[in-house]
Amino acid sequence: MDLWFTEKQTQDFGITAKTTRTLHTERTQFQDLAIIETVEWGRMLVLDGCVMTTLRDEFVYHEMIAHVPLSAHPNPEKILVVGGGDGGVMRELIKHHTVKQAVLAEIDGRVIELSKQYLPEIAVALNDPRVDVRVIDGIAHVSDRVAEYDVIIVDSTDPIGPAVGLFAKEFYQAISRALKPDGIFVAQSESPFLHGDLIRRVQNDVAEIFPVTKLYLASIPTYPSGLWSFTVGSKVYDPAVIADPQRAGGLQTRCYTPELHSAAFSLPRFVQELVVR
Ligand code: AG3
Repeated sequence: MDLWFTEKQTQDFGITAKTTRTLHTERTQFQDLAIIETVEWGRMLVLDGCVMTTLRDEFVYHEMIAHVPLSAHPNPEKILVVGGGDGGVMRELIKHHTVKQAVLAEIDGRVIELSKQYLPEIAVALNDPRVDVRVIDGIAHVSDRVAEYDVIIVDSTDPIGPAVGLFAKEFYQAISRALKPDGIFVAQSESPFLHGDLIRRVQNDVAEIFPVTKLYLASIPTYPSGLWSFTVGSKVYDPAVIADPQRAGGLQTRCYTPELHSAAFSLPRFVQELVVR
């Protein structure tokens, strides 16, 4: 018997994957969570029916959301990840020898526990001594902090349900306060094909708060449309420029390279139009 999982990515379009096994499903305090085995992409984490990550293509997303801001910063020591309970962003950012402490603020403890159990390749870093895992509301944590972090990474779900507040201008303001005077922030910001209005709005909001605002892209086959965007706000450094070429060049990666770092900021014309202010 063939069993298929489908994410309806829009009202009229979806992605479908043949599955061999459902490893876990539950309704957590915050969302529906499933971990399934797919033939093409390997194990897949699904939240509220949306593909969060798969073993086969997760490296692109996690490397690109972590290494671009970390490599643009000359000395990233203290990092905050909001969301990201699967641990993939943490695994990447502790590859930077400058990092002394990385705090994970994940609201849903079940994402952390089940990722450790079923996705150990992604969750490996969650037991690293430099990583401080907290099951807390990232918005409250950020609002409490002043000039504390060098880099803040927002690894959220789509802007519906528990993640709505992570795309709000007030949150970007709080992030700016929580960053040191030369801090950098990056957030996943959905697909230029499908969420152009959101990208435009987020770019405008971030640009009203941060002196440098940019967008970069990566190709992530299991996300809606396969083309994904990241929005960066920076107080001082140009996020497209690598601050320490030796550190960036020495990273053990499968996707990120110093050449790709700058290339990721070269946008197709239809995407450039979304960031024109
Ligand atoms: N966070 C971004 C997932 C967004 C995908 N959206 C969708 N499939 N509709 C992923 C978390 C990985 N650490």
